[in-house]
Amino acid sequence: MSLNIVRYENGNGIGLVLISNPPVNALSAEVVAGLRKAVDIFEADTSAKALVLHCEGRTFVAGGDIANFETPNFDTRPFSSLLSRLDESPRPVVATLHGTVLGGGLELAMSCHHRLALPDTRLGMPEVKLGLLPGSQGTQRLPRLVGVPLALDLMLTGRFISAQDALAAGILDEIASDDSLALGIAAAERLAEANLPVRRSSTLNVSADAATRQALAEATARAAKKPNYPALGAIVRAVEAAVNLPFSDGEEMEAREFDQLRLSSTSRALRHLFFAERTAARIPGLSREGAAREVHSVGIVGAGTMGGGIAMNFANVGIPVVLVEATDEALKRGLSVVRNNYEASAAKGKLSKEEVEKRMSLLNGSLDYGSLASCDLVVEAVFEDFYIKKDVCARLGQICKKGAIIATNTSTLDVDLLAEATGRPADVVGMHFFSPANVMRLVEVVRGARTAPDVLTTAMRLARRIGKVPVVSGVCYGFIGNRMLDPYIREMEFLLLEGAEPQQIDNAIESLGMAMGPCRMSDLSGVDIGAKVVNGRLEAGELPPDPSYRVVVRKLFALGRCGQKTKAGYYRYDGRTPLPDPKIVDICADLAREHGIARRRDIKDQEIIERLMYPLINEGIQILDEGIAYRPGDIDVVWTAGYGFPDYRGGPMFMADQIGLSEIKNTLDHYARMRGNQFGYWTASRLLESLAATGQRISAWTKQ
Ligand code: 3H9
Repeated sequence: MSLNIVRYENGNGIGLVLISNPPVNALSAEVVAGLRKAVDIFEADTSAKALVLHCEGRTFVAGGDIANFETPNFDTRPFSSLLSRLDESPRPVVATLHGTVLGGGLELAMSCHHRLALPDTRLGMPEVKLGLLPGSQGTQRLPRLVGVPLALDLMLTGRFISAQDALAAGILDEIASDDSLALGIAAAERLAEANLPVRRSSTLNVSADAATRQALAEATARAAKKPNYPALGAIVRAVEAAVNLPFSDGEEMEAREFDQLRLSSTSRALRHLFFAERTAARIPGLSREGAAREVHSVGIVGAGTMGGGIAMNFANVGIPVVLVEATDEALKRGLSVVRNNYEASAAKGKLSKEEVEKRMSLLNGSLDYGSLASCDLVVEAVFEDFYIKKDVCARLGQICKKGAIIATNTSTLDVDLLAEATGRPADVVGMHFFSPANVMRLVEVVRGARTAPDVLTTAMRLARRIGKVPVVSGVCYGFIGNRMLDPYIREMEFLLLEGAEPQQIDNAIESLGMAMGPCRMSDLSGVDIGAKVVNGRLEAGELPPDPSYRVVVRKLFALGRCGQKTKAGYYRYDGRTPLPDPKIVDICADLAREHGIARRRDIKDQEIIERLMYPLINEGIQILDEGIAYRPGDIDVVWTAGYGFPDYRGGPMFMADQIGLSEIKNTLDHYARMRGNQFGYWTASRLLESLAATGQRISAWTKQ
């Protein structure tokens, strides 16, 4: 065949289709065209008794090529009609599976008459994570093979299942011990020999029993609660069609739903994030295969909430950890919090008891810095205070073995100064985990001025190894995320001073899809933490010369209102439930009087959204211009993976393009006029100004 990525061979009377499209054999237009040619040849090749479909490389087809979905006239129908030809073949068609059989890959496999897989194969329908539904007959075939409840579960969650579970469920016919291709050919010969009618998934009956009706009703109700994820409802409708309509009608309906979803803003945003997360792992100027250092053991200084959470990440993947604390009491407390976390997971059935013990056995406490001497990587996770961290870094510089990496978990401090304190700045990198560190996906990997390339590469790979999404940031106050948070919180406080109440601000921001409004978030993370950062910056002369800047957080801290932990902050608390607190109104009214800020009654939700989000976006664009973030997509990953920004909006940079950069610029100008701009709060960044003037998009911007 002319197309190399799909080859057809006839070996001893068995047709063989080999797909080779690294890295994951995604169904690009070329693969689909190649498959069509291969099936043409097989159909004409009367000497072939059966057909085997096999993929070279690390996996069977992992799905449709996601990049292709941007093509304006993309259509799933040509691929679907190819699947129908395989399904309708009178001669047996066998799929041999390995790796990750996902989306269009599983649809391809399900159109075959017999499926066998290597034992470590994983299968799934992850389209929903891209805001899509399976678009090539998957919604029609899967319920026929496994029944509606499991089909809905797999398609609505996008979770993967093991080959063993797929066998039990009826997706697979056999598990191959090894050499799936040889066993696939043997199966094809066996089936051809038997000369029985082939088993077509399209002709199986879907059970319409009580369990089916209940699963559909529950899924419909759940989908209705999430209108920002239209794929959920579409999946349920397509599965209902599988139950009620002939295969071809269900297929047509599925194709129509796919077309609509593909063009939806949610799917565009989720597809953008899919690629942004993977692109973020690339470091300009460094090769992807570049040298890295070996990390077989990790030390952590500080067994508080952060240190303990960070330690869990490493233990989860089998890396032994030494946790160092100053006192026996703090160490015991830290380790028992970790144990409680693991046991809570075990109670929910997410972890076995043995696994809890195995992970705990990888965590060793110590009161002696000397026990860090043999670690390949040491993360300092002590209190966010420059002098404390500097002191710890200096000690680590002395104690850590030659070649060991020293990582600081600072969230705001100058990584270059901490690196200098170690006396070996090339070994130092920032690894900023987000709380709770065992849960949150983001790690900002902070590249210091003197961080060695192999240290940066190691930190990025290690973060991926522990299941995190790493993003590189340059050194500046707050790195990417917390720096952008600064104007957002600033405006939250000004709005409080002008007369908005915490619940109005939070509701407005949550209506945008943010997981948590800024007042609730500040109460959760600790008003004291926020106030100390502001006070530290004040001492360092880093604040704008504005006497009213961040006065609310400082006042609340002075009053001992530290947030949820003291049962009072921006709200008062009944357990963990925030309740409006009239005292906050009085505190803000007094502060407004003190600072000559007029109170208003006309603050609308739209103003809240614009005043919090547009300066945040402006700061993000400024960060790009300064080279602190490499790409707009990196910023989107930071906000969606670390700050509860709604993934269906694609992140602040993606959202900025939806709003329009000139609209953002004009709105900043409007607030500059309305609020005054003595401190430059509303000044559009140079880059925003120029992109807005020329009608360009920030998502398409790259640094020259
Ligand atoms: C679909 O199938 C719709 C159908 O129903 C209808 C249409 C036919 N397309 O994640 P990794 C790239 S929707 C294009 O770093 P891992 C990825 O960008 C699709 N590219 O590796 C990366 O490129 P680069 C349903 C893809 O080992 C490289 O492969 N399928 C695709 O950690 C390695 O990826 C999915 O949603 C793709 N489909 O994980 C599966 N998949 O190196 C999505 C991967 O240049 N993919 N790439 O940055 C995954 O879940 C993971 O990539 C996978 C491997 C588990 C496969």
